[in-house]
Amino acid sequence: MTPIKTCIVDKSNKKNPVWFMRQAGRYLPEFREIRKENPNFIELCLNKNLTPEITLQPLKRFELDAAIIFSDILMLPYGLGQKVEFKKNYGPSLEDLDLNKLLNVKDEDFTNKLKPVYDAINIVSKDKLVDEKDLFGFIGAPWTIFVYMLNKKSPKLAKDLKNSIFNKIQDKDIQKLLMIIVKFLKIHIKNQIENGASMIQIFDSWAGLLEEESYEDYIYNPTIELVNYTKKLGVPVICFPRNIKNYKKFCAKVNPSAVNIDYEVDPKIIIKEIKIPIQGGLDPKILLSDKDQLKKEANKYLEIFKDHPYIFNLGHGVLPETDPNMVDYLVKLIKDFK
Ligand code: 1CP
Repeated sequence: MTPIKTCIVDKSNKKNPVWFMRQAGRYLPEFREIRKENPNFIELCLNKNLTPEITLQPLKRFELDAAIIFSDILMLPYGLGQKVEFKKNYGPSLEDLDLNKLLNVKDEDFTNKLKPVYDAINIVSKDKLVDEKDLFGFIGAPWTIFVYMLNKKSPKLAKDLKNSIFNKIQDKDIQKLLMIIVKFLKIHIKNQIENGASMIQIFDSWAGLLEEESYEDYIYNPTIELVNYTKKLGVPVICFPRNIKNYKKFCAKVNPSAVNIDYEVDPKIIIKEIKIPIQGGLDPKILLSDKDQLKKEANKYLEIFKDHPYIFNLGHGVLPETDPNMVDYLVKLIKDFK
């Protein structure tokens, strides 16, 4: 296993480490160039020459402390044999779920299907640009993957959760599906770590869809399993349970190495409630305003978290319409903050 080079969650290493969710992506003209030539998004994620290049693009521009492998959380259903397509102006589109087929997927077939992702992590982990920096592998949390596999499209397009998701699966099969998802997410985590990921981030982008009474079954229990599994492999794990109603309880139950907060969370309140390192928070829309506004908002987070282990990041991903010069300004501001 590759030794951990540095650890972004350990504040003693560096002051105000920074990286951004979706730092490699559509706001960068050099990414759009590649994307134009590669209309099939899944194929692009499986291109082990281009994914390292895309992963490193933001590190060439900005003084970031971590890279995140260019891939997608929906590579999991793809690896399990559920076809995934990304359609223009629509987003992901998945084929019908066949539980019997899923129950028969072999570990090695899954790993082989996703081998280009692991090869790409291996290539990036050896690149000089990530020397002394972390390399994030990532997964979608079991609940978020469950949502996409059943809803077959973005839940943004689903008005009624019960109808769009739970009516598509019999009660007796819910646990079976969650178990398969957790099993293969573990394999996906292990493969990423064995190929050089020094951190894992778990994106629960649709945690906010559930009522609190369902958290135990769909969020806490399956996520605890993955957090403990990752920690046992010796790698820190950051959770982002986006829009969850109670971050304090989530941290008490799940105990990740750090937690990413969304932009609805009041940093002044959360700092009193959570002892573990905190990441993120700044509304990505602020990057669409002007430098004065950006400075004011970024300084707010930096001031509040001055004496708390804090990794600068956003409250969701960088928006496609973001000007890269604003990202550059923000990184410099964070690095100059005293
Ligand atoms: O050019 C394009 O059209 C592709 C846009 C794009 C990109 C750049 C998608 C489609 N995925 C990605 C890469 C990606 N996705 C990364 C790469 C590394 C980086 O952060 O730079 C990561 C970590 C993700 C994670 C991801 N994919 C999440 C979790 C984070 C979040 O945004 O909440 C989710 C929900 C997805 C699913 C997904 N991928 C892409 C789309 C359009 C969607 C659906 C979003 C939705 O349901 O609305």
